[in-house]
Amino acid sequence: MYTQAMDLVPQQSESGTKETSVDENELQLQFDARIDAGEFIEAKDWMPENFRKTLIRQISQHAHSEIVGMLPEGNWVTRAPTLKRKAILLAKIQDEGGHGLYLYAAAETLGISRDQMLEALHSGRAKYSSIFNYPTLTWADMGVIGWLVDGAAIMNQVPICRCSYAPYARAMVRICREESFHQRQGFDALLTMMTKGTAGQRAMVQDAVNRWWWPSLMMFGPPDADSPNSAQSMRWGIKRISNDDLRQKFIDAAVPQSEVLGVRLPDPDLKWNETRGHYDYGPIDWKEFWQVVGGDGPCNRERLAARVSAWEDGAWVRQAAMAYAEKHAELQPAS
Ligand code: BYC
Repeated sequence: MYTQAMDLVPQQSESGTKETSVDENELQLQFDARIDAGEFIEAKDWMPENFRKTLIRQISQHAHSEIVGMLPEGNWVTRAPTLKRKAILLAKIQDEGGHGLYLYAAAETLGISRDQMLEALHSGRAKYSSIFNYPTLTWADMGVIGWLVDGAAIMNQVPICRCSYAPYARAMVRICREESFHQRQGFDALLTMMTKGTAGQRAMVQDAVNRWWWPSLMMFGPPDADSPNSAQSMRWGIKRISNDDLRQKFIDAAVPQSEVLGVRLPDPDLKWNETRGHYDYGPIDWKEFWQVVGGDGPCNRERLAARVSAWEDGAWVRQAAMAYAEKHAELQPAS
């Protein structure tokens, strides 16, 4: 598991045991007080090692999700139905590459290199969002990814704009602005097919909704009771809203949108609960979720192989950039 692989070296005494100095206790108290006061922590501020490790884990996983998330959509660039849809899809995929870059840069402020993060991804130790291990079988999948997957991502990511680690929070503000366009373009593509399309196109949309609905709900992570990281991350202000609460907010927003589109969400238990003020929903297949997270989903191997070969094929570009940088430095007049 990359959470262990990315452990930073603990400070150890000569006897080999980890020591906590009086100063460190004081720093910890000051840190806790700042968190309690809702202050942001900057890269150069003192922070507990576990806070740093948790952020590296979450931000690098998030960055990997963005760049792996480009792959299922890349599958449809050459087959987009119109020039307009193709231009939108290309721009969206490019945005996702940019989101990956902001996030890798935010993680680097915590003392890990991009090479280390990518090595963890390529060796299969790092996680990325389960959702990108499902195949994109038809053009309607592009619309549904925008509507549901980006919709779920926004629901999860807006609270991260208030995350206690400032470089992550700042990156998320920009990302969320772009994600909202991603969601709208997906909804627009689906609405076009549902209102102006043929019966075959409407059936294609319904089929895509059937396949993506449950995996989209899994994006929010395991139920709160089975989420080992939630309590501490909420305490630190890294997570502001729990996995289950975000999932519920997403379902409550998606149901009326599905009615506008005229699609059926594939859950017979989905119904408004007047007492709770929320939609009730049926059981999620957590066995499937853990299987996909564990590397055994429909496309895990394909996705990882694509990232590894992109890395290997790009070696000459990295070498050329390094050679150029060295030559450029040599040519600078000595100061
Ligand atoms: N997939 O204790 P928990 C996008 C792991 S990209 C895989 O609840 P935490 C887009 C979790 O890491 C959207 N693994 O964890 C891009 C943990 O394992 P480790 C990506 C998952 O961190 C392109 C274990 O399960 N968004 O929008 O408190 C095109 C226990 O979970 C998943 C982000 O990354 C999952 N779905 O909460 C289109 C958002 N869920 O690490 C769209 C930032 C859980 O201990 N991340 N796991 O070995 C987060 O908000 C949180 O990390 C999570 C999980 C809510 C995902």
